[in-house]
Amino acid sequence: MEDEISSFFESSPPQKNMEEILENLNEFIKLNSSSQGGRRIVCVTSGGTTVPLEQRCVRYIDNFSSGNRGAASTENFVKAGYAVIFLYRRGTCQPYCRSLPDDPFLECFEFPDKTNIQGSLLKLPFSTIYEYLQMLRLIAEALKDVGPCSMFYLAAAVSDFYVPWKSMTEHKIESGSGPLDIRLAQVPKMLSVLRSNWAPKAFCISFKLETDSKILMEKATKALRKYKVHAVVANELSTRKEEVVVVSSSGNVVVRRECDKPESFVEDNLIRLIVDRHSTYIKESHN
Ligand code: PAZ
Repeated sequence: MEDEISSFFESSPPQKNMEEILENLNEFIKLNSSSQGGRRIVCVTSGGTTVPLEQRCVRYIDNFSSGNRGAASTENFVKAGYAVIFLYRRGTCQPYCRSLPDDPFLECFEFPDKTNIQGSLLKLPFSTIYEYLQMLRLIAEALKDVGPCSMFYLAAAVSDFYVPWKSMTEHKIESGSGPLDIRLAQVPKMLSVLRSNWAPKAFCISFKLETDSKILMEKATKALRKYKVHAVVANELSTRKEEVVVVSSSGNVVVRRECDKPESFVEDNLIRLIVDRHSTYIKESHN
């Protein structure tokens, strides 16, 4: 597995603006981990990754996610006093303007700081699976020293299959010669390496989405054991805005949106529960 992971990164196209991203990231972490006697920092991932089919990409495979969960969760984490690194898919829902489209015009109303650091929120965009995983690794390694006060809340919908960069055609795939056969390789499972190497002391929450409710709980329980995360949030596509189940070693908890309150979101109760669990984890880590 380690070999597969190394070769994934070695063969990935280099991330653009890597130095600038790292500089912003380190500045944000330094600022927040030294303020208020060490603020908690969470990395929220949001939106779906794309899998390009051509190096000069015209066509790609996409993973469904509107980014609503990630954006709503970010707002709740900030409210709870966390600093948030929001790793999001370009064009998906943004915190504090979830009902608005992602329009460059709206950027005019944001704090005009080119570093995109806004006190307790750092936004980092991605599109492809390559960008997402390179940025996730960068963030995890940068957060290593924050230890138990750091958290990963992995709500992004990440591709399971991809076309390795080296076997990808450079130019647009030609049409007109019949059906297209594409062989997709499996994306190495980065969750295990995040837990064991990149940020072993961080509190880690992963998500499991299924469309078949009959297999959802079994899959979530399996993921909890396999990746040794602290909890898996299980959700079904059609009901994801109404309820989720938090699966952990202490049992399963159903979290619902408060139906009698029109302005309530499932993330309000979910983040309250996750923050509580994180507090217990920090206390136990200090004993
Ligand atoms: O982004 P959204 O609000 O439309 O949906 C959220 C979600 C279903 C993508 C998320 O809750 C989730 O389950 N993410 C992990 C998906 C997966 O199993 O890969």
